[in-house]
Amino acid sequence: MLASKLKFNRKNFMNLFEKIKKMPKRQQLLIGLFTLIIVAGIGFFIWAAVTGRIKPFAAIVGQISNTATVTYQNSTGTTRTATSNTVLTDIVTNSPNPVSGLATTATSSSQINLSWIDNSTDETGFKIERATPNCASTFSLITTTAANTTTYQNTGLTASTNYCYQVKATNAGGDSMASNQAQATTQGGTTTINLTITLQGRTNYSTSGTTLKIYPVGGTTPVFTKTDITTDAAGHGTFTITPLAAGNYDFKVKPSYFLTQKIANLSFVNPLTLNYTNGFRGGDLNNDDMINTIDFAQLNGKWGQSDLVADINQDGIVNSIDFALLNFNWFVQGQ
Ligand SMILES: [Ca+2]
Ligand SMILES: [Ca+2]
Ligand SMILES: [Ca+2]
Repeated sequence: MLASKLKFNRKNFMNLFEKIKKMPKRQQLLIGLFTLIIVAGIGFFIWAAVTGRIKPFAAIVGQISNTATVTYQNSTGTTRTATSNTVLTDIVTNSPNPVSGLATTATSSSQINLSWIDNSTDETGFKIERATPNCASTFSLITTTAANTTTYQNTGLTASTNYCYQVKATNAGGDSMASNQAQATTQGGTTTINLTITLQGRTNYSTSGTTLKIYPVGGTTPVFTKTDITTDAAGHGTFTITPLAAGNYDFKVKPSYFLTQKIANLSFVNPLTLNYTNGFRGGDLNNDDMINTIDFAQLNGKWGQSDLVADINQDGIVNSIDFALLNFNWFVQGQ
């Protein structure tokens, strides 16, 4: 009522001032307090706007319109929610296709080799996850390979232990679904070798000091040598060795005073069976893997005697039967 009559020139202001002066002290105090609050409030808004503590209404509306909340599923089927432009970037980077065909091979007592099919062109690498002692155990990440890798050699494993693997392709968009699971058991700490031999001219195949050498296929330098093998009367010998890496090898056996025989290109498995049943040729009395005049001279020197070396057929005497065997193998070399 008071404000509707006001016109702010000097005269009206003075009249208003006189009216206030005539009011009771209590009303004057209330008007003064009210005026102070109005002035302080105006001052505060001016200060807040100047210092940026409040923004124009239009700017607030614009900020809200830039924020979106989107619920989506990534390629692994996980439901995710994006609430800002930064998170929305995640939607347009898809995680890679999953790998397939994961296969495992235990190549020794401490190594398992993995291979898989790379089905993606946008992966940054592959995550190798492992669980032990079986696929129901908890999988843990053991390494992340480079992109386009399709094999991995897991070394340093424990002998005779089962390990289960799965592989995920990965990039900035996340991980693919896991591959099939593949497991393998590392080889035992020893490989059992069952050896069987027969000896030309004999019915008793017991030997001592028989040698086994294992070569890479076609190789000339053995990767394993054992010189103290014994065989029984039936030609059987069983022993254990430290496992070699899985693969194929040439296996050469030489009984003392007989020529070497080879089983070529045989897979190294546990247990390993080596059957040399095509009688070893006798008469190599000096063990140089060749039958020639040196051996003949040695046999001739023992003629008519009982000699374990020159008595090729082990009938108790060195005679024409032994010479016939040596002569049959004349100039033959070991394999
Ligand atoms: Ca690839
Ligand atoms: Ca010889
Ligand atoms: Ca004899």
